Amino acid sequence: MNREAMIEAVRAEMPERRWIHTMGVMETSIILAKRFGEDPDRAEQAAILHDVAKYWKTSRMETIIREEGLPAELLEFDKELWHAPVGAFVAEHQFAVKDIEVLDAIRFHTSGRVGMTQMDKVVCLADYMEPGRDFPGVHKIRELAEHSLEKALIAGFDSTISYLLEQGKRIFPLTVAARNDLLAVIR
Ligand code: DGI
Ligand code: FE
Ligand code: FE
Ligand code: FE
Repeated sequence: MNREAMIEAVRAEMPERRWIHTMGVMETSIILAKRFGEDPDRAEQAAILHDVAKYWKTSRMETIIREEGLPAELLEFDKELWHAPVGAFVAEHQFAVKDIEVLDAIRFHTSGRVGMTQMDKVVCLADYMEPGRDFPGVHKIRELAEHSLEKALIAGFDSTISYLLEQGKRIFPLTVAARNDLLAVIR
């Protein structure tokens, strides 16, 4: 599928405000890819698709997770996490994306993972700091991103983890492992 067709198909899956967010992630992924030596075109493709399943009904995501062998452990944690691996599945099977780095960047854009690739980091960080984002600490994340992909991403995970603690929610272990792994990388 070409870029324009992909954009139109993804746009049709979401409300206008989420499409505006997606365009912000596209633009920011390109900037970060250029800054940190990743392929901007492939980073943009991951960005276009990263939230494609965000507005799927819970039951539809649950069916994919159960029937397509995605990690069943996800079902025990916040439903907000599900759209990332389901999005990677949709990218592969409905959008015929074959690039494993693009698929993994979509799959891990919410949680991160241990051993994040440069592509994973670019897309996950772009999701945190695109121009439409406004949450406590986002300015600091943008500042850190001028020089360090890893330091900025750690600050992003810190903000998510703090938010989950405040809300009394469970924390997906992969998010904690991703943050610990990044701390090991920068020391
Ligand atoms: O899809 P977006 O809103 O653009 O951003 P995202 O894919 O990073 O999703 C963030 C949401 O996921 C946010 O509301 C927090 C929620 N969430 C719930 N449990 C966890 C979690 N995020 C992470 N990283 N880890 C969790 O355990
Ligand atoms: Fe997302
Ligand atoms: Fe995110
Ligand atoms: Fe997003």
